[in-house]
Amino acid sequence: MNDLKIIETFPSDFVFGVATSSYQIEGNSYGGSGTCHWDDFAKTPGSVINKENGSIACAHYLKYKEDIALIADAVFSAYRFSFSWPRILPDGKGSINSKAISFYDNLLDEMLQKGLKPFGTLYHWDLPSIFGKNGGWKNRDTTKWFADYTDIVMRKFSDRLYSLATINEPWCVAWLSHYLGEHAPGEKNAASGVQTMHMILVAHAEALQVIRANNFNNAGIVLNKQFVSPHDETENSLLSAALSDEIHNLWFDEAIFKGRYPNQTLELFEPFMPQNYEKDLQLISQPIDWVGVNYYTRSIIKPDKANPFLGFSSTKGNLPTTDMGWEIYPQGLEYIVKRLHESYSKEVPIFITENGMANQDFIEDGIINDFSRIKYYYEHLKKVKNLVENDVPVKGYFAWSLLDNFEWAFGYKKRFGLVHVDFNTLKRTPKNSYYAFQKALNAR
Ligand code: GCO
Repeated sequence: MNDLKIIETFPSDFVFGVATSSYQIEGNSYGGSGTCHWDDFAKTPGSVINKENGSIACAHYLKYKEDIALIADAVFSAYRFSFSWPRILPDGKGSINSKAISFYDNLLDEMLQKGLKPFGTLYHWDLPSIFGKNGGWKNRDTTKWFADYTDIVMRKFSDRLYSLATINEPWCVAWLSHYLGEHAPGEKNAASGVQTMHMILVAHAEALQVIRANNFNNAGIVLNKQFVSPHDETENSLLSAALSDEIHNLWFDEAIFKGRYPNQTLELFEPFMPQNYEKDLQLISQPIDWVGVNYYTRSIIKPDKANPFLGFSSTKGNLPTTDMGWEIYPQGLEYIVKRLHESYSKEVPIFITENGMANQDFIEDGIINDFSRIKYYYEHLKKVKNLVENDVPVKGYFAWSLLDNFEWAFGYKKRFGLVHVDFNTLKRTPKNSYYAFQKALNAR
Protein backbone atom coordinates (compact mmCIF):
# COMPACT_ATOMS: atom_id res chain seq x y z
CA MET A 1 0.00 0.00 0.00
CA ASN A 2 1.62 3.22 -1.11
CA ASP A 3 -1.05 5.81 -0.36
CA LEU A 4 -3.10 7.00 2.58
CA LYS A 5 -6.49 7.22 0.88
CA ILE A 6 -7.90 5.52 3.96
CA ILE A 7 -7.84 8.96 5.57
CA GLU A 8 -10.68 10.02 3.29
CA THR A 9 -12.97 7.46 4.93
CA PHE A 10 -12.67 8.88 8.48
CA PRO A 11 -15.47 11.02 9.95
CA SER A 12 -15.15 14.65 8.91
CA ASP A 13 -14.54 15.88 12.48
CA PHE A 14 -11.75 13.36 13.12
CA VAL A 15 -8.55 15.32 13.83
CA PHE A 16 -5.37 14.57 11.89
CA GLY A 17 -2.22 16.21 13.16
CA VAL A 18 1.52 15.87 13.61
CA ALA A 19 3.49 15.79 16.84
CA THR A 20 6.88 17.05 18.03
CA SER A 21 8.45 18.00 21.36
CA SER A 22 10.41 21.04 22.51
CA TYR A 23 13.80 19.52 23.34
CA GLN A 24 13.80 17.37 20.21
CA ILE A 25 13.37 20.25 17.76
CA GLU A 26 13.69 23.77 19.21
CA GLY A 27 17.42 24.05 19.89
CA ASN A 28 17.91 25.10 23.50
CA SER A 29 21.03 27.17 22.79
CA TYR A 30 18.71 29.82 21.34
CA GLY A 31 16.64 32.44 23.11
CA GLY A 32 18.01 32.34 26.63
CA SER A 33 16.77 28.86 27.50
CA GLY A 34 18.13 27.06 30.54
CA THR A 35 19.49 23.54 30.28
CA CYS A 36 17.72 20.32 31.16
CA HIS A 37 18.74 16.93 32.46
CA TRP A 38 19.20 15.68 28.88
CA ASP A 39 22.04 18.19 28.44
CA ASP A 40 23.64 16.77 31.57
CA PHE A 41 22.95 13.14 30.68
CA ALA A 42 24.40 13.57 27.17
CA LYS A 43 27.77 14.46 28.71
CA THR A 44 28.00 11.08 30.42
CA PRO A 45 29.97 8.73 28.16
CA GLY A 46 27.85 5.99 26.63
CA SER A 47 24.48 7.60 27.33
CA VAL A 48 23.68 9.30 24.00
CA ILE A 49 25.14 8.33 20.64
CA ASN A 50 28.07 10.67 19.83
CA LYS A 51 27.26 12.63 23.03
CA GLU A 52 24.76 14.60 20.92
CA ASN A 53 22.23 16.90 22.54
CA GLY A 54 19.41 19.29 21.73
CA SER A 55 21.37 22.52 21.68
CA ILE A 56 20.71 23.08 17.94
CA ALA A 57 18.34 20.20 17.10
CA CYS A 58 16.18 21.40 14.15
CA ALA A 59 16.57 25.08 15.12
CA HIS A 60 12.80 25.22 15.22
CA TYR A 61 13.16 28.23 17.54
CA LEU A 62 14.39 30.12 14.48
CA LYS A 63 12.45 28.27 11.79
CA TYR A 64 9.06 27.84 13.41
CA LYS A 65 7.23 29.75 10.68
CA GLU A 66 8.57 27.44 8.02
CA ASP A 67 7.62 24.42 10.13
CA ILE A 68 4.09 25.60 10.82
CA ALA A 69 3.68 26.31 7.11
CA LEU A 70 4.74 22.72 6.38
CA ILE A 71 2.04 21.40 8.71
CA ALA A 72 -0.62 23.64 7.25
CA ASP A 73 0.41 22.91 3.66
CA ALA A 74 -0.14 19.22 4.29
CA VAL A 75 -3.70 20.12 5.39
CA PHE A 76 -3.30 18.77 8.91
CA SER A 77 -5.74 20.42 11.30
CA ALA A 78 -3.77 20.15 14.55
CA TYR A 79 -0.26 20.41 15.90
CA ARG A 80 0.88 18.64 19.04
CA PHE A 81 3.93 20.41 20.51
CA SER A 82 5.38 20.85 23.98
CA PHE A 83 6.38 23.80 26.12
CA SER A 84 9.92 23.76 27.42
CA TRP A 85 10.03 24.28 31.18
CA PRO A 86 13.70 25.42 31.17
CA ARG A 87 13.05 27.78 28.26
CA ILE A 88 10.26 29.48 30.19
CA LEU A 89 12.03 29.26 33.56
CA PRO A 90 15.78 28.87 32.94
CA ASP A 91 16.33 28.10 36.63
CA GLY A 92 13.24 25.93 36.86
CA LYS A 93 11.60 28.53 39.10
CA GLY A 94 11.84 32.23 39.76
CA SER A 95 12.33 34.64 36.92
CA ILE A 96 10.57 34.12 33.63
CA ASN A 97 12.49 34.30 30.34
CA SER A 98 10.56 36.91 28.37
CA LYS A 99 11.99 35.65 25.07
CA ALA A 100 10.37 32.29 25.75
CA ILE A 101 7.01 33.93 26.29
CA SER A 102 7.36 35.78 22.98
CA PHE A 103 8.40 32.59 21.25
CA TYR A 104 5.34 30.61 22.38
CA ASP A 105 3.11 33.64 21.77
CA ASN A 106 4.34 33.79 18.19
CA LEU A 107 4.16 30.03 17.75
CA LEU A 108 0.56 29.88 18.93
CA ASP A 109 -0.46 32.88 16.87
CA GLU A 110 1.13 31.33 13.82
CA MET A 111 -0.78 28.07 14.37
CA LEU A 112 -4.08 29.85 14.81
CA GLN A 113 -3.52 31.99 11.75
CA LYS A 114 -2.96 28.85 9.73
CA GLY A 115 -6.07 27.20 11.16
CA LEU A 116 -4.21 24.64 13.28
CA LYS A 117 -5.54 23.52 16.65
CA PRO A 118 -2.75 23.84 19.26
CA PHE A 119 -2.42 20.65 21.35
CA GLY A 120 0.15 21.61 24.00
CA THR A 121 2.07 19.39 26.41
CA LEU A 122 3.56 20.69 29.65
CA TYR A 123 6.29 18.12 30.11
CA HIS A 124 8.01 16.21 27.35
CA TRP A 125 11.12 15.25 29.27
CA ASP A 126 13.09 18.48 29.56
CA LEU A 127 13.46 18.67 33.34
CA PRO A 128 15.40 21.82 34.30
CA SER A 129 18.94 20.84 35.32
CA ILE A 130 18.57 22.29 38.80
CA PHE A 131 15.93 19.73 39.78
CA GLY A 132 18.03 16.91 38.44
CA LYS A 133 20.57 17.83 41.09
CA ASN A 134 17.93 17.59 43.83
CA GLY A 135 16.57 14.12 43.20
CA GLY A 136 14.56 15.04 40.11
CA TRP A 137 11.09 13.56 39.97
CA LYS A 138 11.72 11.42 43.03
CA ASN A 139 11.56 14.57 45.11
CA ARG A 140 8.02 15.70 45.89
CA ASP A 141 9.17 19.34 45.77
CA THR A 142 9.68 18.96 42.01
CA THR A 143 5.96 18.33 41.60
CA LYS A 144 5.22 21.60 43.43
CA TRP A 145 7.57 23.53 41.16
CA PHE A 146 5.90 21.82 38.21
CA ALA A 147 2.57 23.15 39.43
CA ASP A 148 4.01 26.67 39.56
CA TYR A 149 5.33 26.34 36.02
CA THR A 150 1.91 25.05 34.93
CA ASP A 151 0.31 28.16 36.33
CA ILE A 152 2.58 30.36 34.20
CA VAL A 153 1.72 28.39 31.06
CA MET A 154 -1.98 28.67 31.90
CA ARG A 155 -1.90 32.40 32.54
CA LYS A 156 0.10 33.21 29.41
CA PHE A 157 -1.25 30.76 26.88
CA SER A 158 -4.48 29.02 27.90
CA ASP A 159 -6.55 31.52 25.90
CA ARG A 160 -5.11 30.05 22.69
CA LEU A 161 -4.61 26.39 23.51
CA TYR A 162 -7.09 23.89 22.15
CA SER A 163 -5.95 21.17 24.50
CA LEU A 164 -3.25 20.54 27.08
CA ALA A 165 -1.52 17.38 28.27
CA THR A 166 0.24 17.29 31.62
CA ILE A 167 2.90 14.58 31.22
CA ASN A 168 4.10 12.85 28.09
CA GLU A 169 4.68 9.14 28.68
CA PRO A 170 4.97 8.68 32.44
CA TRP A 171 6.30 5.13 31.95
CA CYS A 172 9.31 6.53 30.06
CA VAL A 173 9.79 9.34 32.56
CA ALA A 174 9.79 6.84 35.41
CA TRP A 175 10.71 3.29 34.48
CA LEU A 176 12.77 3.75 31.32
CA SER A 177 14.75 6.58 32.90
CA HIS A 178 15.13 5.46 36.54
CA TYR A 179 15.03 1.66 36.45
CA LEU A 180 16.20 0.74 32.94
CA GLY A 181 18.48 3.78 32.84
CA GLU A 182 18.14 4.31 29.10
CA HIS A 183 16.93 7.90 29.31
CA ALA A 184 17.94 10.87 31.45
CA PRO A 185 18.80 10.83 34.30
CA GLY A 186 20.00 7.29 33.58
CA GLU A 187 19.41 5.78 37.02
CA LYS A 188 19.30 2.04 37.26
CA ASN A 189 17.69 1.02 40.47
CA ALA A 190 14.35 -0.28 41.61
CA ALA A 191 13.84 2.25 44.40
CA SER A 192 14.27 5.21 42.02
CA GLY A 193 12.08 3.59 39.40
CA VAL A 194 9.26 2.86 41.82
CA GLN A 195 9.32 6.26 43.50
CA THR A 196 9.15 8.01 40.14
CA MET A 197 6.33 5.73 38.95
CA HIS A 198 4.27 7.31 41.73
CA MET A 199 5.65 10.86 41.87
CA ILE A 200 5.16 11.48 38.16
CA LEU A 201 1.46 10.80 38.65
CA VAL A 202 1.47 13.20 41.61
CA ALA A 203 2.97 15.78 39.23
CA HIS A 204 0.15 15.09 36.78
CA ALA A 205 -2.41 15.57 39.55
CA GLU A 206 -0.84 18.78 40.87
CA ALA A 207 -0.73 20.26 37.37
CA LEU A 208 -4.31 19.25 36.70
CA GLN A 209 -5.48 21.12 39.77
CA VAL A 210 -3.76 24.26 38.58
CA ILE A 211 -5.28 23.78 35.12
CA ARG A 212 -8.74 23.53 36.68
CA ALA A 213 -8.12 26.56 38.88
CA ASN A 214 -7.48 28.43 35.63
CA ASN A 215 -10.81 27.20 34.24
CA PHE A 216 -9.25 25.26 31.40
CA ASN A 217 -11.43 22.37 30.33
CA ASN A 218 -9.65 20.29 27.76
CA ALA A 219 -6.86 18.61 29.68
CA GLY A 220 -5.47 15.09 29.62
CA ILE A 221 -2.37 12.94 29.91
CA VAL A 222 -0.42 11.05 27.24
CA LEU A 223 0.37 7.39 27.98
CA ASN A 224 2.72 5.26 25.95
CA LYS A 225 1.30 1.81 25.56
CA GLN A 226 2.85 -1.38 24.42
CA PHE A 227 1.15 -4.61 23.53
CA VAL A 228 2.78 -7.24 25.74
CA SER A 229 3.11 -10.80 24.39
CA PRO A 230 4.32 -13.76 26.44
CA HIS A 231 7.32 -15.49 24.88
CA ASP A 232 5.45 -18.83 25.02
CA GLU A 233 2.43 -20.38 26.67
CA THR A 234 4.14 -21.68 29.81
CA GLU A 235 2.69 -20.49 33.09
CA ASN A 236 5.88 -18.63 33.94
CA SER A 237 5.86 -16.73 30.68
CA LEU A 238 2.20 -15.84 31.08
CA LEU A 239 2.78 -14.56 34.61
CA SER A 240 5.83 -12.56 33.56
CA ALA A 241 3.93 -10.99 30.66
CA ALA A 242 1.04 -10.10 32.96
CA LEU A 243 3.42 -8.33 35.36
CA SER A 244 5.12 -6.48 32.52
CA ASP A 245 1.72 -5.41 31.16
CA GLU A 246 0.85 -4.02 34.60
CA ILE A 247 4.07 -2.04 34.88
CA HIS A 248 3.93 -0.69 31.34
CA ASN A 249 0.21 -0.12 30.90
CA LEU A 250 -2.17 -0.92 33.74
CA TRP A 251 -0.26 0.91 36.47
CA PHE A 252 -1.33 4.17 34.83
CA ASP A 253 -4.81 3.08 33.71
CA GLU A 254 -5.69 1.80 37.17
CA ALA A 255 -4.34 4.86 38.96
CA ILE A 256 -5.84 7.46 36.65
CA PHE A 257 -9.23 5.87 36.05
CA LYS A 258 -9.76 3.84 39.22
CA GLY A 259 -7.63 5.50 41.88
CA ARG A 260 -5.64 2.36 42.73
CA TYR A 261 -2.57 0.44 41.65
CA PRO A 262 -2.62 -3.09 40.21
CA ASN A 263 -2.05 -5.80 42.85
CA GLN A 264 0.81 -7.85 41.53
CA THR A 265 2.95 -4.79 40.83
CA LEU A 266 2.04 -3.07 44.06
CA GLU A 267 3.20 -6.10 45.99
CA LEU A 268 6.54 -5.92 44.23
CA PHE A 269 6.84 -2.12 44.53
CA GLU A 270 5.54 -1.75 48.09
CA PRO A 271 8.95 -1.67 49.85
CA PHE A 272 9.97 1.34 47.76
CA MET A 273 6.71 3.26 47.56
CA PRO A 274 6.79 6.82 48.94
CA GLN A 275 5.21 7.14 52.38
CA ASN A 276 1.45 7.65 52.42
CA TYR A 277 1.21 7.17 48.71
CA GLU A 278 -2.40 5.99 49.15
CA LYS A 279 -3.40 9.54 50.03
CA ASP A 280 -2.38 10.79 46.59
CA LEU A 281 -4.53 8.36 44.65
CA GLN A 282 -7.71 10.34 44.95
CA LEU A 283 -6.09 13.38 43.40
CA ILE A 284 -4.39 11.25 40.76
CA SER A 285 -7.77 9.89 39.69
CA GLN A 286 -9.53 13.23 39.30
CA PRO A 287 -11.42 13.33 35.98
CA ILE A 288 -9.59 14.14 32.77
CA ASP A 289 -11.19 15.38 29.54
CA TRP A 290 -9.33 13.05 27.19
CA VAL A 291 -6.55 10.50 27.23
CA GLY A 292 -3.70 10.23 24.74
CA VAL A 293 -2.15 6.98 23.56
CA ASN A 294 1.30 6.77 21.99
CA TYR A 295 1.82 3.46 20.26
CA TYR A 296 4.79 2.07 18.37
CA THR A 297 5.34 -1.63 18.94
CA ARG A 298 4.84 -4.73 21.05
CA SER A 299 7.18 -6.35 23.54
CA ILE A 300 7.80 -10.05 24.09
CA ILE A 301 8.41 -11.09 27.65
CA LYS A 302 10.14 -14.16 28.98
CA PRO A 303 11.03 -15.27 32.51
CA ASP A 304 14.62 -14.37 33.36
CA LYS A 305 16.38 -15.35 36.58
CA ALA A 306 19.18 -12.91 35.75
CA ASN A 307 16.78 -10.18 36.83
CA PRO A 308 15.95 -11.08 40.43
CA PHE A 309 13.74 -8.03 40.99
CA LEU A 310 11.31 -8.43 38.08
CA GLY A 311 12.03 -12.05 37.21
CA PHE A 312 11.64 -11.33 33.51
CA SER A 313 13.20 -9.54 30.58
CA SER A 314 12.14 -8.70 27.08
CA THR A 315 13.30 -10.59 24.04
CA LYS A 316 13.23 -10.16 20.27
CA GLY A 317 10.37 -11.40 18.11
CA ASN A 318 10.44 -12.33 14.44
CA LEU A 319 8.20 -9.72 12.83
CA PRO A 320 9.59 -7.09 10.45
CA THR A 321 11.09 -4.18 12.38
CA THR A 322 11.62 -0.46 11.96
CA ASP A 323 15.02 1.21 12.08
CA MET A 324 14.67 1.29 15.90
CA GLY A 325 14.56 -2.51 15.83
CA TRP A 326 10.92 -2.28 16.97
CA GLU A 327 8.56 -4.93 15.61
CA ILE A 328 5.71 -3.64 13.46
CA TYR A 329 2.54 -4.86 15.12
CA PRO A 330 -0.54 -2.77 14.26
CA GLN A 331 -2.95 -5.25 15.89
CA GLY A 332 -1.49 -4.20 19.22
CA LEU A 333 -2.79 -0.66 18.77
CA GLU A 334 -6.34 -1.86 18.23
CA TYR A 335 -6.23 -4.22 21.19
CA ILE A 336 -4.69 -1.78 23.61
CA VAL A 337 -7.02 1.10 22.79
CA LYS A 338 -10.09 -1.14 22.93
CA ARG A 339 -9.09 -2.40 26.36
CA LEU A 340 -8.39 1.12 27.60
CA HIS A 341 -11.83 2.23 26.47
CA GLU A 342 -13.80 -0.79 27.68
CA SER A 343 -12.10 -1.33 31.01
CA TYR A 344 -10.95 2.12 32.04
CA SER A 345 -11.56 5.32 30.13
CA LYS A 346 -15.18 4.48 29.03
CA GLU A 347 -16.71 7.66 27.61
CA VAL A 348 -13.51 9.71 27.82
CA PRO A 349 -12.34 10.67 24.30
CA ILE A 350 -9.10 9.03 23.15
CA PHE A 351 -6.48 10.57 20.90
CA ILE A 352 -3.70 8.62 19.27
CA THR A 353 -1.12 11.24 20.19
CA GLU A 354 1.87 9.50 18.57
CA ASN A 355 2.43 6.74 16.05
CA GLY A 356 5.12 6.43 13.43
CA MET A 357 8.40 4.77 12.53
CA ALA A 358 12.11 5.39 12.18
CA ASN A 359 13.41 4.52 8.75
CA GLN A 360 16.70 4.73 6.90
CA ASP A 361 15.73 7.45 4.47
CA PHE A 362 17.80 8.46 1.47
CA ILE A 363 17.48 11.54 -0.71
CA GLU A 364 17.75 10.72 -4.40
CA ASP A 365 17.35 13.61 -6.81
CA GLY A 366 15.59 15.57 -4.09
CA ILE A 367 13.08 12.77 -3.49
CA ILE A 368 12.75 10.60 -0.40
CA ASN A 369 10.75 7.54 -1.19
CA ASP A 370 9.90 6.25 2.28
CA PHE A 371 7.28 3.77 1.14
CA SER A 372 7.75 1.57 4.20
CA ARG A 373 6.73 4.49 6.40
CA ILE A 374 3.61 5.06 4.29
CA LYS A 375 2.80 1.37 4.69
CA TYR A 376 3.32 1.61 8.47
CA TYR A 377 0.91 4.55 8.67
CA TYR A 378 -1.61 2.82 6.45
CA GLU A 379 -1.59 -0.37 8.53
CA HIS A 380 -2.03 1.48 11.80
CA LEU A 381 -4.69 3.81 10.43
CA LYS A 382 -6.62 0.74 9.32
CA LYS A 383 -6.75 -0.35 12.97
CA VAL A 384 -7.76 3.11 14.11
CA LYS A 385 -10.55 2.99 11.54
CA ASN A 386 -11.78 -0.32 13.01
CA LEU A 387 -11.90 1.30 16.44
CA VAL A 388 -13.89 4.27 15.17
CA GLU A 389 -16.30 1.95 13.39
CA ASN A 390 -16.76 -0.03 16.59
CA ASP A 391 -17.77 3.10 18.48
CA VAL A 392 -14.56 3.45 20.45
CA PRO A 393 -14.38 7.23 20.94
CA VAL A 394 -11.07 7.82 19.15
CA LYS A 395 -11.19 11.44 18.05
CA GLY A 396 -7.84 12.11 16.47
CA TYR A 397 -4.50 10.78 15.25
CA PHE A 398 -1.08 12.43 15.34
CA ALA A 399 1.85 11.25 13.26
CA TRP A 400 5.20 11.14 15.02
CA SER A 401 6.86 13.20 13.82
CA LEU A 402 6.77 16.31 11.65
CA LEU A 403 10.58 16.48 11.46
CA ASP A 404 13.56 14.20 11.81
CA ASN A 405 14.84 15.27 15.21
CA PHE A 406 16.86 14.49 18.34
CA GLU A 407 15.82 10.93 19.07
CA TRP A 408 16.97 10.90 22.70
CA ALA A 409 19.64 8.26 23.41
CA PHE A 410 19.93 7.66 19.66
CA GLY A 411 20.89 11.26 18.96
CA TYR A 412 20.26 12.29 15.36
CA LYS A 413 20.73 8.81 13.98
CA LYS A 414 17.11 7.70 13.89
CA ARG A 415 14.74 9.48 11.55
CA PHE A 416 11.03 9.58 12.37
CA GLY A 417 10.03 12.63 10.31
CA LEU A 418 7.52 13.14 7.54
CA VAL A 419 9.99 15.85 6.64
CA HIS A 420 13.70 15.13 6.28
CA VAL A 421 16.13 17.43 8.06
CA ASP A 422 19.73 17.83 6.93
CA PHE A 423 21.43 18.41 10.28
CA ASN A 424 24.33 20.28 8.67
CA THR A 425 22.28 22.82 6.75
CA LEU A 426 18.96 22.42 8.63
CA LYS A 427 17.23 22.24 5.25
CA ARG A 428 13.78 20.64 5.37
CA THR A 429 12.74 18.27 2.56
CA PRO A 430 9.29 16.67 2.65
CA LYS A 431 9.38 12.90 2.19
CA ASN A 432 6.87 10.95 0.14
CA SER A 433 5.03 10.07 3.37
CA TYR A 434 4.41 13.80 3.85
CA TYR A 435 2.97 14.00 0.35
CA ALA A 436 0.82 10.93 0.97
CA PHE A 437 -0.79 12.64 3.97
CA GLN A 438 -1.14 15.87 2.01
CA LYS A 439 -2.84 14.19 -0.93
CA ALA A 440 -5.33 12.29 1.22
CA LEU A 441 -6.08 15.21 3.53
CA ASN A 442 -6.62 17.45 0.51
CA ALA A 443 -9.08 15.02 -1.00
CA ARG A 444 -11.01 14.75 2.25
C1 GCO B 1 7.77 9.57 22.87
C2 GCO B 1 8.46 10.35 22.52
C3 GCO B 1 9.10 10.77 21.33
C4 GCO B 1 10.00 9.78 20.68
C5 GCO B 1 9.23 8.75 19.91
C6 GCO B 1 10.11 7.75 19.21
O1 GCO B 1 6.84 10.36 23.37
O2 GCO B 1 8.09 8.42 23.03
O3 GCO B 1 7.43 11.25 22.66
O4 GCO B 1 9.78 11.81 21.91
O5 GCO B 1 10.83 10.46 19.84
O6 GCO B 1 8.42 8.04 20.76
O7 GCO B 1 10.91 7.09 20.12
